[in-house]
Amino acid sequence: MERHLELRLKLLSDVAIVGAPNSGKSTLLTALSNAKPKIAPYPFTTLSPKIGIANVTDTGRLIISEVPGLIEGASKGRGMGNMFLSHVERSKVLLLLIDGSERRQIKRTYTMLIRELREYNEDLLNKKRVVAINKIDTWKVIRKKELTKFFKEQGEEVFFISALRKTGLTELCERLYVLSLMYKEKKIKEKVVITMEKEETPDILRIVRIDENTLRVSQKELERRVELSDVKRYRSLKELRNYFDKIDLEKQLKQAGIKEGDRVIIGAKSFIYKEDE
Ligand SMILES: Nc1nc2c(ncn2[C@@H]2O[C@H](COP(=O)(O)OP(=O)(O)OP(=O)(O)O)[C@@H](O)[C@H]2O)c(=O)[nH]1
Ligand SMILES: [Mg+2]
Repeated sequence: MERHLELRLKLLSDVAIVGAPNSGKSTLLTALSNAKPKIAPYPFTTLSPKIGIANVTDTGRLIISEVPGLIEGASKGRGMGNMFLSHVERSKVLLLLIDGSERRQIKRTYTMLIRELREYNEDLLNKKRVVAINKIDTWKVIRKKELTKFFKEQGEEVFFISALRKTGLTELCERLYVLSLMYKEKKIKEKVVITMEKEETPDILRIVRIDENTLRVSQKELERRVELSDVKRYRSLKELRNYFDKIDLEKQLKQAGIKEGDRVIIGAKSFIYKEDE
């Protein structure tokens, strides 16, 4: 029996740009990647997550996402609320972007961002992260010393940038890249351990393109889970999605060249691929 359903896979990125509205997240994403989000001098311009790919070295790429502006109370559902924080959960590295044009607000904004992340999910603070103070082109005098000291005391790595003028971006990007690689290494190690303990024969995931709009994914465990899932039940679907994330299915499908609207066949079921907006 073949079933058809729509499945929204969550955004998986190397770096999530997290910051208050109007801090320059879209400007930075545009400067670093091929993305073209709307940029405007007022808050809440970006209402859904945006994603872009940055080339860091000849072969190294960084998937960067902008999540809508974080405001006080976001963890309790204010503004874009939890919707976007769940995207942050799926990124490897966090970039806390702070508008530096109002110098006196910097520390306050930093404290707010940390609090909101913590209140939403404490684990978010275990992710690797850096702080970037943006819009330093608005400073009459470049004074970094006091802020550097403050952030060092908080255990933060801090960068001073202008997304608009593209100052300080190479250094920032390279650091983000290194941090994202560290994440990958850790994950691979965990995977190897699991394989040795649990499996004798490797259950390799294969993706085959059947025609222009169809891909077939095969892997025993994945097929078993899809077969057992009841896609009409929210919990069952959620469990399935978590498993997709666990095996990095979306990333692998992307590497296989999946496009919006393509059909993905797993076992006897099929899904239409939709990217999160
Ligand atoms: N002077 C200066 N202005 C900047 C810089 N980066 C961004 N801006 C300006 O700040 C305003 C907001 O920029 P966006 O990139 O839209 O900010 P955002 O954080 O994406 O905003 P939301 O999506 O609404 O949360 C725009 O007017 C940008 O031109 C910078 O480095 N220097
Ligand atoms: Mg924006």
